[in-house]
Amino acid sequence: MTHTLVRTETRGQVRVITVDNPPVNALSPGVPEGIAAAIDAVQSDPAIAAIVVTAAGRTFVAGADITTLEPLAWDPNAPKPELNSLLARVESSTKPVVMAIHGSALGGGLEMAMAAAYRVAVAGAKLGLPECALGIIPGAEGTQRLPRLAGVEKALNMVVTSRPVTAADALAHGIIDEIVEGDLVDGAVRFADRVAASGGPHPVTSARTDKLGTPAVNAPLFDAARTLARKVKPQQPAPLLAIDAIEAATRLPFAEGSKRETELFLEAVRTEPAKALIHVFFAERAVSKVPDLPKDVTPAPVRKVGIIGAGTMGGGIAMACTNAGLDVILQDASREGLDRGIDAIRRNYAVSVSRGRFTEEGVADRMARITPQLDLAGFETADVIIEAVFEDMALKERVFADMDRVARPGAVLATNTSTLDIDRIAAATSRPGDVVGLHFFSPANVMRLLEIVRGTGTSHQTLATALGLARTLNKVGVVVGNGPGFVGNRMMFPYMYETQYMVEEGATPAEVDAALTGFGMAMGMFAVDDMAGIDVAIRVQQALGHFSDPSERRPLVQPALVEAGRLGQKTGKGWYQYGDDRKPRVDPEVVALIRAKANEAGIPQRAFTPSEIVERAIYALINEGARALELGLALRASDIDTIYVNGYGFPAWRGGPLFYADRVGLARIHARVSEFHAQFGARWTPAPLLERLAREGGTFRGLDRQ
Ligand code: T1G
Repeated sequence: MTHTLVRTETRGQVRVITVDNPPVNALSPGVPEGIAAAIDAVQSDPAIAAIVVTAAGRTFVAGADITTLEPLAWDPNAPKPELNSLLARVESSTKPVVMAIHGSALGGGLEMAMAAAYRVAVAGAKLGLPECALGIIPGAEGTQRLPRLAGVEKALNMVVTSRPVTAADALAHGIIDEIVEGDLVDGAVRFADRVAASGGPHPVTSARTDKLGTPAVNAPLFDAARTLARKVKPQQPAPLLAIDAIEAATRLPFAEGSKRETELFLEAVRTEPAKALIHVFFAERAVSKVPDLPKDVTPAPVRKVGIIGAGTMGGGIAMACTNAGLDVILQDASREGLDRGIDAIRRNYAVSVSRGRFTEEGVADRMARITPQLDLAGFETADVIIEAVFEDMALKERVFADMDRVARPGAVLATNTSTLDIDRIAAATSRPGDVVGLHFFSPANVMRLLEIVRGTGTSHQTLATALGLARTLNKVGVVVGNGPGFVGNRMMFPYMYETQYMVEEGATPAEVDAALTGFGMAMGMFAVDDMAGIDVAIRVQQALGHFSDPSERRPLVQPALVEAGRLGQKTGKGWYQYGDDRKPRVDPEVVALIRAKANEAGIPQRAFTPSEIVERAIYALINEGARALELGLALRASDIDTIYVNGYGFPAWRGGPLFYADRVGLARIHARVSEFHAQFGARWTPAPLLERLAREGGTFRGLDRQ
């Protein structure tokens, strides 16, 4: 039986039109047509005085169907989703249309709503035009209607930041007309009855100009918005194109402004960042699809988490759990360690309150959910126990033996190790099926990435529960294999080593970091090393068995920095020196140390161009990514993109390292890697998968779609 995408019912003199296109009521083919037809059907029906449009399930219309947008990004001849006739139908209705909003009214969903005479919402609703987060701009008259409803400044902020607003904020800015208490549709029907009884005239958004300001008043707003766009979304054309479209709304009549919007929309959707960001959107949603995980294996409920180790990671994980409304037992072997951990959590929350992210009450509730203690009492009531102790195998084996002893049957036993063998840790228990790696990234309460490390014995149930926990914690949970460094760290080391070899050959840390941030990396590799702790990096290298072959070239300066007590930000000195503002400053002492070490080793010195620095660093990442993929450590190339975009500051608007490689061209990447191989030897051996794809003219994206 075909599913009805749009259904109708009548309540008194009101026709209620319900969109029902799970999971997020996107305006997929058939939906706009169904809504328009339902509105058409009552235009001349005397029994109907008003129309309410609402949606079934957990959200209002969350936008145009992005799956129909993707072809347009890759093929200029592909059809643009046609929504304008629906908008015209909604706006020209002779019966007042009331949009009833719950969940998220985003993109085309809010654009359709703004074409109506009225909008009501429940208090928890979110409303926004997040198209720039996909590298495009609103393309269904949103850039023309939003400034007419909310004013130019608000419209600019909403579109450039892509951040949705709350119902209260939307009401305050005239985007909605009422917040409904109780049942949404009941409230919307009451509202519709009221406006119908008023006899009109009813507002016509496209006809409004009262909030469009004047060129003199708007000019500084547009300047500020362009400055903000260049700051928060550098190298991304969409926000600037969206600002042009909103500017057109203030200068042109509605129809011409809409035409201009369409031109700018088509310009944006054909850019590389649009291809990349749409790729990232779907890549982040694909990670939860584990091919061999049976559909009927569902996550076990998780309400209480036990955490062993109250250090930086343990504390961050505790905050991630309480932020998600879970109860936490936080254990540490020492009173000092426990007190230090709880103090750090309090300090972090105080910063969040000062930034208006949380209220004092919110923090009090979160702190009340954490039970700090020195023993494992109560851990038998935990649904998941996460070990976050010092990175030492013997210690972890002892802790897992304890967890095995206290945990209830079916509880998930997880380790936050970033390097150690999950199977060996699992072997310290009687239940390897319940053991999984949950590799959080620091700060664990902030970083969205969670590597879910699957051991040989990890059961489907444990995996499903781990994926469910990632969703609960609002993390992007990516399933990876149990190999040295799993996926993220495995790829990061070749990338990091190349940056260090380049400074030994003549570049400076600042030059290398400037080239990488210029490329779009959130931070340069030397600044990352300082933030994470240079001693930590060396410990991980040793744990991963790097440079066990004495003939292998190894970084010369990193160990010297540690010997000199320059461990990074935590000692105020590392590759850079740091003041109270924690901003990296070039330290001539380090540059001199690098030169000395290089001269000692007889390494010829030369200058580097930013593009060569990027190639050498990023291609090392790509080559190792291809190796991780062919070893089956990642399920998809797009998983690797998701890992790097969410955990390592790789620019989302470049799509992630393997998507970026496709756009550069694998033949070019392979040729350059082969040149580096000839120049630098074995560490640059091209990954067989990269070689094959380059030879066959294939792509990583193509591989994922096979
Ligand atoms: N189109 C198609 N599929 C969508 C979709 C959309 N707009 N939004 C979500 N999905 C799929 C998603 O791929 C996943 O699929 C499932 O729904 C659940 O999503 C003309 C052109 C609404 C806040 O940018 O932000 O309108 O993996 O896991 O965490 O101007 O989805 O299950 O197969 O994210 O509860 C503008 C995008 C579009 C909003 C819900 N709209 N969506 O979050 O669920 S462009 C957006 C979201 C546009 C017009 C332009 C979130 C959500 P699967 P999910 P969630």
